[in-house]
Amino acid sequence: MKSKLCNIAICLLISIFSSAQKGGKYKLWYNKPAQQWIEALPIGNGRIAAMVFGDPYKEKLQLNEATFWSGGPSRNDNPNGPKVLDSIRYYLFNRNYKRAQILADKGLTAKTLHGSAFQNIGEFTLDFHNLGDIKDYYRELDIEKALTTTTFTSNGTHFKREVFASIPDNVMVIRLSADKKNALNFTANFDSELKKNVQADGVTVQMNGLSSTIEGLEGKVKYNAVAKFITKNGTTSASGKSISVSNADEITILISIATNFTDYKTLNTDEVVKSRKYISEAEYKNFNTLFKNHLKAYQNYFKRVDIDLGTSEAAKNPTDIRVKNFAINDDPELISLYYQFGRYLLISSSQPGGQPANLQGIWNGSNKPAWDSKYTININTEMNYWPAEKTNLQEMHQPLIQMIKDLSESGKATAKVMYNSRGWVAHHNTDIWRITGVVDFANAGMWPMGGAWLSQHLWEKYLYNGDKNYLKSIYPVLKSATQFYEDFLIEEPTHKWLVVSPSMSPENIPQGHQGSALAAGNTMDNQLMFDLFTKTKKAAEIINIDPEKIPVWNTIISKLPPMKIGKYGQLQEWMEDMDNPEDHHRHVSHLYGLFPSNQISPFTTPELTGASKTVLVHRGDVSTGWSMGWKVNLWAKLLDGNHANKLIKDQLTLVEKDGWGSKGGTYPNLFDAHPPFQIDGNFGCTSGITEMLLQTQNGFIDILPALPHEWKNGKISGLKTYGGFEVNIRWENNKAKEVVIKSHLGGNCRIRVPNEMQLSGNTKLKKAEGKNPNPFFEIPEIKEPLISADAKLNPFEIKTSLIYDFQTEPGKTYILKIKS
Ligand code: FUC
Repeated sequence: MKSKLCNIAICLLISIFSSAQKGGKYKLWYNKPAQQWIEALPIGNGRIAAMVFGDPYKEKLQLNEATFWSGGPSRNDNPNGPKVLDSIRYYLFNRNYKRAQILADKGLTAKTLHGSAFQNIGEFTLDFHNLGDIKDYYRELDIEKALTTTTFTSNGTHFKREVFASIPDNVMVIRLSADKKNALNFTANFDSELKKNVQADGVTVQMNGLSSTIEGLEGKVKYNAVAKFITKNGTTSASGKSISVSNADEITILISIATNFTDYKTLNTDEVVKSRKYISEAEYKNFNTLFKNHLKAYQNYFKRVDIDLGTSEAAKNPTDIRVKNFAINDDPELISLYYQFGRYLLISSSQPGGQPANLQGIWNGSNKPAWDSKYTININTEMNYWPAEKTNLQEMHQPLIQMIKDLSESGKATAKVMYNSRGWVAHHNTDIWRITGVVDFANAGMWPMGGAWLSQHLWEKYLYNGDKNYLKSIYPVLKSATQFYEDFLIEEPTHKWLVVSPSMSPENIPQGHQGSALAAGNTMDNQLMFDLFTKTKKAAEIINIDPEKIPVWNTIISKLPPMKIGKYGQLQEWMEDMDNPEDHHRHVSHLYGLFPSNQISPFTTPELTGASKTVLVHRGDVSTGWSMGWKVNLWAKLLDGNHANKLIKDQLTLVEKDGWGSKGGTYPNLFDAHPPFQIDGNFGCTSGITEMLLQTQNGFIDILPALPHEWKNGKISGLKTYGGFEVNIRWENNKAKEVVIKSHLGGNCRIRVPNEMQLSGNTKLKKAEGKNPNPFFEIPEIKEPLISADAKLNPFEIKTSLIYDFQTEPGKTYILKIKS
């Protein structure tokens, strides 16, 4: 085997020189098989997924199913909460942070269950025992088709393997073909590290198994994986637990996987019936029909957005080499590929009716993955969904919206049991069982704000779709979230502000804080409270409900702490001025107010914007993958495209080895390296690139707000904004040439352009004045910041702003062109 692979390497060296036509704008491609998991190529239909290795001799598909998790329906509330809560608060207000932390660990942190793990179904392998030396090896993932292809020549025969995961037909499809008859000979097998039972008959091989028991929580998820072989000529036969294929011309293999998961409380689906059903529905369709169905469903999402940042000479190289050389090569096409790869991953890991993308999306080769590959809701899960609405993948947001609805049920008992409060609460983690207690240890888990952050997604979706029925459907969840904080907020002794306590600024420990992260009235918590109460209030007003709540919420909002600017001119992370300018912590939680929220904006709060910039400068750029992804968005919000582009370069730094390590970056298969692999950085960066080209949060549609000098010419189409606008932008020599706006909901279109533009047709642009009458663009009125007496202020300045209004009608398209 080893010598054959070495031969591949030699042949491939030759093929590099003739590889100019390989690849393409939306292709990841390589001239060698994947040796490690982070070189394999991901496919998925939101429920089932595989990593395809492309080894000619032993093809491997590592398999996942989104509901295959350890354990079973469970809760993890610590019932001692009400006994310790008052003391913890007392200790915090009296600066005994360590005691507060110790007590929280005893009385609030979950006793045994810290979340179940997303597990790995196992592997499907194809053993091609009698292949000779390999020539002309090539493999790719075409993200425009959601298809992996591997090709090579052996003993004069050209072989091709194609694999895709079909959304409409619910199966994975493998086609093996060759340009000579009878050339396909192999043995196929399922395997898994977990308890399993494998059986083969003449045309199918199947594996049944059970998920793990972790932290004493019995593994109860059962799965059934089936592979059905449909051959052209040749024979198939069962040999032991494998299937042997001899002398076939072409083979289609359908893989179906299902579990007994019904919903987070129920495991009563018949996994065998379900997985067989998908096979029996698909097996009468030939490959071409299956592929056509797949393409239609996939491209309906993918093709809504297109991006062009220019072509690259470097694109003639395999993708891993391009990442390696990205800092020194001019390779704008890699940014376009990486951008769309984020959209590809969201379509492939998050489909309506399914589970939301977890820390690894839906791709996980381990049974004990990092952080259990669950949902960390103090940044990571939210970041996964930042690109959803703006990159026109609104349907992909649905699994998250459903998860929030689930959490609003499960989190009710947590609010009651742990804090004797109404409403619902979630802390910093959850899993498929929708646990809502405190996970890990107090210094990371004692953050009762997960529900408050997730709730922002409910409102945000409405700003894009303007659908009042949708708003009615999510309003009870928002209201119940506010109920929790109505009970949980507490007056702090000094200023009598209403604060969240105990809590923390995720997962940072302030200097001089006795090694305890626990604190009250943290900036991010205050910002989240402001957003939750103001948006719930707005929602109630729009759907005309609960008028008696409005004054209650207004009072709460008025008693929240203002944002503060500390002695270094920084936005304070905590209620007290404890920030350390040398702190390079990966979390920049207090900048939530700048992005994804819009409480801080260069256009309305110059001092807070300048203070946020100081924070970003102190924190530095290079960090974990997701932290860099967040910073791309933040620098874009600071209208600094060059710095955002620098962060993209930091993020596109090749990390060649799988596993834990110190520096974030990008793996050969373009997966984000936390490290280890964590998908949020991919999604965060896709969101950030969008924010560089189009913003929607400052009270208007902002065209090319943070265009880097290096992105001289380009175009992007199909982006969505608040108020239901769809936008295409084309720029040349760093100037906006043409902007096409389709209005879906009508209303005033307020737009900021980087250079003078005019509307085609009779409608005229009017200089914008006053408040934008379009309600979806309302900007929040926040309290004046408190500024430390010795603060070095650095207010943010905007050079020029060309902001215009024009009226739109639903369904109509408007074209703006550069003024000549
Ligand atoms: C948070 C982050 C870590 C990691 C984990 C999954 O705890 O602080 O960096 O991303 O989630």
